[in-house]
Formats: sequence, structure tokens, C-alpha cells
Amino acid sequence: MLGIGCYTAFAALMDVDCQQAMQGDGDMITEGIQEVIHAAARGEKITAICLNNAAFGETGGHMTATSVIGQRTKSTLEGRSPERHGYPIRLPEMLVGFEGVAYLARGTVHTPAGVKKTKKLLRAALETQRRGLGFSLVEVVTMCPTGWFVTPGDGPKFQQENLLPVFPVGELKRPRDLTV
Ligand SMILES: Cc1ncc(C[n+]2csc(CCOP(=O)(O)OP(=O)(O)O)c2C)c(N)n1
Repeated sequence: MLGIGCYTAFAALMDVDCQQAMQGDGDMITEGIQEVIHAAARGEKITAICLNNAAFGETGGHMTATSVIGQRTKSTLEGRSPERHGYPIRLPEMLVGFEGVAYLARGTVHTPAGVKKTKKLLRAALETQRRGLGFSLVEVVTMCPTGWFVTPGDGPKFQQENLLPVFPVGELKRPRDLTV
């Protein structure tokens, strides 16, 4: 389940042998949401990582299921409207009640503190997987300044003000005896 998008460069940039189950919000939460829901319901012992930048970045920056209300994208130039486009999907919140799901969290990487915390979330998710306790998912809120119509320097501010109120960071579900 490695999709295709701007985030796919991650696989080549990281010094690791292989990666699985990493997707963007366009892949995982918009076009491919059925797959992740069933993987979670089956309790697949994998860690899914969703890099959520609230846009279909690689194909030009159109709206995804996680674009926030009022967000301007290439396909919502007047801003996402609830009447026309519905409301954003919070995937970790949606999966909380699934018995097969063992670990759920959301992190951010727009500040050094966010990176540090997100590393811990990923470690906890992978430890849950290593112990075979069920499905783990970490959503990481990431950048798409081009798709947000802001400069790269203004990206963190945009993310903080527009995305994080809709996608709060933290753990939503974790195994009771997990110590990491
Ligand atoms: C099944 C399928 N449908 C459509 C595409 C075209 N496509 C390539 S990249 C992409 C956008 C991916 O967006 P996202 O997952 O949000 O990642 P980002 O580029 O923002 O990192 C799309 C729709 C594809 N590759 N495969």
C-alpha cells in the first residue's frame, strides 16, 4: 500500500530498506478509503502512515476529503464549501471504535517539537505492530504550500492556523500496557 504522490519521494530520500503502507490523504482518505477501512476492520498487523497535506499535491493541488472548510484549492477556488463539497474526514477519529485497531495517533512536522513528538508516535505505532496487537495508523499533517497558494515560508503558519484546528495532534488509541 504505497501510493503515488509528492510524498513518494520520501521512499527514495529515507535511508531504509523498504516501506509499506504509507500514503497521502488523496490516496488513503479520498480515493482509497475503502482499503484502509477494511484493513483496520480486519485488524491487519501493520502500521499505516498517512501524510495529510489536505490536497492532491502531485496532480496539481485539487481538493481532497481532508481539505478544510474554506480552503482554496485548484478545484475549490472560492474555498471548500460544506454545501457543495461536504466536510473533511478525520480518519483516525473515524476508526476509534474498530476492534481491530490497536493504535491511532496524529502528529505534525511543521515545528521541531512536532517532529520530536511525531517520532514518538511512530515508535509507539511500530511497537504495537511488532507485538502483533492489531492495526496501527499515524496521520502526519504535512506541507503543500503550492497547493495552499502560500510561499514555503508561510506554510507552517498556514498549517497551524487552518489545518491543526481541524486535525488536532495526539494519541487517540493505544494499547494499555504500551510503554514507549
Ligand atoms: C488509482 C490512481 N488514481 C489516480 C492516480 C493519479 N494520481 C497520481 S498522484 C495523485 C495525487 C496524490 O495525492 P496525495 O495522496 O494527497 O499525495 P500528495 O501528492 O499530496 O503528496 C493522483 C490522484 C493514480 N496514480 N492512481
